Amino acid sequence: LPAPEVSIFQFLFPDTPSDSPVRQFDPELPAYIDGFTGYTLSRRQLKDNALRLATGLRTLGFRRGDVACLWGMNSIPWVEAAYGLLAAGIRITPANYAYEPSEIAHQLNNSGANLILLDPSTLERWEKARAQLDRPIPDEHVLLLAQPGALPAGTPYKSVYDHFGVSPSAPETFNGVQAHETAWQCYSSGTTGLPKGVETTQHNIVAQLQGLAEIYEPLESGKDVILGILPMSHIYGLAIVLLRPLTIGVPVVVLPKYEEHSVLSAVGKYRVTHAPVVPPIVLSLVNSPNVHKYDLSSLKTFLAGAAPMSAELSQAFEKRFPHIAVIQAYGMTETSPVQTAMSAARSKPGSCGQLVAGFTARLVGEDGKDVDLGEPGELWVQGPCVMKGYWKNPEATRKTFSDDGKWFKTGDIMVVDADGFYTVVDRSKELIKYKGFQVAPAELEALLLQHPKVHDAGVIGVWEESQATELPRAYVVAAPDSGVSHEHAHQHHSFIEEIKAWVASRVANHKKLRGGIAVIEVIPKSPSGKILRKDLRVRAKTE
Ligand code: AYL
Repeated sequence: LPAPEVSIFQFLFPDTPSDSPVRQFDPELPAYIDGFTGYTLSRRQLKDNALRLATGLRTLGFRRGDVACLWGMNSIPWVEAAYGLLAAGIRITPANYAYEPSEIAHQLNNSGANLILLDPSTLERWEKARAQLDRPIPDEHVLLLAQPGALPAGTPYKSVYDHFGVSPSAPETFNGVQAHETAWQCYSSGTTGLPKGVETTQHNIVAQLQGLAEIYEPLESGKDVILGILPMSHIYGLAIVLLRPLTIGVPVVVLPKYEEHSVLSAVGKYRVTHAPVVPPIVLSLVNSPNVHKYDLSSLKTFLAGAAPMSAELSQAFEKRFPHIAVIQAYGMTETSPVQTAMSAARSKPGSCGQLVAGFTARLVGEDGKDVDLGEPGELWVQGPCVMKGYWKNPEATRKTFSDDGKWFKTGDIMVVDADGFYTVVDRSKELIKYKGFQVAPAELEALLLQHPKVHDAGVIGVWEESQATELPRAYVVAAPDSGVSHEHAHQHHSFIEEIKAWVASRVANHKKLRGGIAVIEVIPKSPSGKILRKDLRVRAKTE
C-alpha cells in the first residue's frame, strides 16, 4: 500500500479518519511520561500543545520552510517543541546534546537555522557558539526548552511555552504542509567526507511509519510501554522513540540517557515492556552485577540497532534474561531510517532482519553485478524512505546514488539468506560508529591538521570487544619542527597526551580518540591522495 501524501502531523492526527490509515486512539491515553517526575502528557495535550506552539511560532513570524535547530537531551519540552515545529511545517535540524560550540555553530551555519530551541544546560556552550555564526540569531529567536518558572535567573531568553498561542489555530490552518517538503535535517557523513544535512521529507517518514507496521515488533496499546532513552536528536530515536509510538498508541518513558540506576528503576516503576537500545547497552546489562536489585519482569523485548551486534552477544543476553528477546534492526539516517528489522516471532540471531515494506534491495559486488545468494555485496536500496538528498550538496548526493541515479548505495556489506534475513558483514565506507553515534574520520582528520605539531593524520575505527563498540583511533605524522620523531618512542607519550586532550576539548564526547593515537612516519595514501584506511586497519590489527 503506498503511503498517503500527507504531512507527518496529519498522518498522526488526521482531521478525518479517511485522511490517514493510522488507527486513532483514546486522546486521554498517555503519550509521553517524564521518567524522573512521572509528569504525563496525554495524546490530546500533545496535539493541542503542538497546535498552540505552531500558532505562537506563526505569530513570531515563522513560516513553513523556515529552519529550527532543536538542541537538548530527551525531555518533555523537547518532545513538545518537536511536535509544534512539525505542526507548523518548520524544518527541524536536531543537534547532538553533547556538541561543543564549534560543532553546533557548524550545524547552524550549514543548515541556515534562524530559530534555536535549547536546553538551559547548553547555555554556556551556546554563548560561545553564537560568536561563530555566519548569520546572527536574535535573542527573540532563542527559546529555552523549560517551563517559564524554571528558566535560569537573568536569562535574556524566553521559554518555548511563552509562545503557546493564546487561541490555537484549527489544524486546517496548518494543512498546507506538503508531503515532499523536508521535515528533518539530521547530520550524517554518509559514505565519505564531512557530516552533511540529510533532507528527510514528510513523506519519507510517513512511508517509514507505515512500513514498520508490518515487520517491526508488534506492540499493543494499553499493554506495552516503550523506554525512551535513545537520543531523539538521532534518527533512531526520532523514528522509534519520538514518532512511531504515537502510531500504535503506546506511551514512551522519556529519560535523558542510559544510566543504569535511573533507567532500570524507571523500567520497574512504569512497567516498561520494550527497550530500543544500542549494542553496548545490551553488553553492559549482560555484565552488570546490579540487575537483581531491579524489577525487570515487565520487559519483553530489547531492540538493538545503529551498530553491529553479534549473535554471541544476543545469546549471552537471552541466557542471562530468559524472559527478554533481543531483536535487531538496521538502518541509516539517509533511509529514514530502518531498512531491515525483525520481531521476536520472526528473528535470527546475529542478523538484522528482513526488508521493511516499501524498500527494494540489491546486494552488489565490486564488479557492479548482483552477487549470488549467500555471497557478500554492498546493499543498494530504493523506495519511498530514501532521502531527498544532502542539503545544498548535489555533488555528494549524486555520488551516493548509483550512476543511473536509481539506487541509494549504503556502503554496508551484507549477506542475505533464503528467508530474506540480512546480516551486516562489513562496511565499505569510512564511517566509524562509537556506541551507535557517527564519527566521521574526515572530520577528526581535518581537526588534527589544525594542531601546529601535526603534519598529517588518518583516523580509523578499531573494534573493542569489551565495550561492544568501535573506538576512533588516529595515526599522526608529527610536524618537522615539533621536536617529535616517529623513531623516538620515548617522545611520543607527552605528544600523544597533548593531542588527545586538545581534540577532546573540541569535540563531542563520542568523537574522542578513545582508540588511542600512534605516531607514524607517513600516512599511507593512494596516488590520488586518498588515505588508504585499509592499510591503517591492517596496521591496527598487528599493533
Ligand atoms: P546512522 N548492524 C550493523 N551496523 C549497523 C546497524 C546494525 N543493526 N544499524 C546501523 N548500522 C551502521 O545514519 C551501518 O553502517 O543510522 C549504517 O550504514 O547513524 C550506519 O550504522 C548508519 O548510521 C533502528 C535501527 C535506526 C537502526 C537505525 C539506524 C540508525 C543509524 C533504527 O531500529
